[in-house]
Amino acid sequence: MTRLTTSDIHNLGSEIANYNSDLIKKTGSDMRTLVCFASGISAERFAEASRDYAVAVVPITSGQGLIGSFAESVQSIIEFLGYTSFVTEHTDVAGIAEAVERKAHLIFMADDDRFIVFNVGQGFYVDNAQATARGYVAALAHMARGLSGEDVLVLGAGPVGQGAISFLKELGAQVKVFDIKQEKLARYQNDSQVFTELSLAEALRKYKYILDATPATDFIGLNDLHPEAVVAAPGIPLGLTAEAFARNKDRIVHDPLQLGVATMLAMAL
Ligand code: 2YC
Repeated sequence: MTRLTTSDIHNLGSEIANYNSDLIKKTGSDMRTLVCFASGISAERFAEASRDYAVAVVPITSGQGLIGSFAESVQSIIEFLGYTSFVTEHTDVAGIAEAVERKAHLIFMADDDRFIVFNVGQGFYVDNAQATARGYVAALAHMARGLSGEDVLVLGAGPVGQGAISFLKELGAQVKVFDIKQEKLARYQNDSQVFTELSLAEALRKYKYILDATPATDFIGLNDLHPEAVVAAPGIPLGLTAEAFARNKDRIVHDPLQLGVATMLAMAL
């Protein structure tokens, strides 16, 4: 899993309204609509919960330590969605204790290996990888005006790619998957709804709908893509080259944190 840097998220909070407008332009729906679709909850339920849920974000100093403005960025996404939230004064265990003392219903926290939101009252958690996968499939489905019966190429069969494949199957898509490590595709051998692609170049030219769930960068050039490519790219950094991105930017959804965190919130209610 790629570790964010402060520069990836430095002005996320001040730009969140623009990010949402950009999402509406590309997908026809705002963040709230996409995450309700991704999590399967109704807009009413999402709005109702915002009135009584308090959300804490606990900075975690383990491993490589804090990422500057990470906790604040997570909080700004949650606030934008209409939920009361706070970053705890304390970090780590003291921060978790503070969150519970301040009656938080949901606690967001990330170390170097896992990024989760814990639902205190119901005793379950949601993982960022699964939420990001569903949020990005929701964005792709809205850009495509529906994916049932459509071919979708998933790049990368890691946690996000696997989560995307299972949601794409739920939506009735014909999933094609490529991974540089072919052994990671073994799990799909007997799955009739998932076809493993062995040639990346051929697959990129062939399929219009792409979900890039790889941490690889600059491996999709301008001439590699289907002319009408529509790309949902949760992978950090972006797999498309700068010129491929520039050419297709109105049909590419890519962000370092927003859609994944927003979907985590909806799935944790
Ligand atoms: O500031 C803090 O609390 C740090 N412990 C946060 C570390 C997050 C590490 N994880 C990541 O950078 C990526 C994100 C893209 C989301 C999932 N992993």
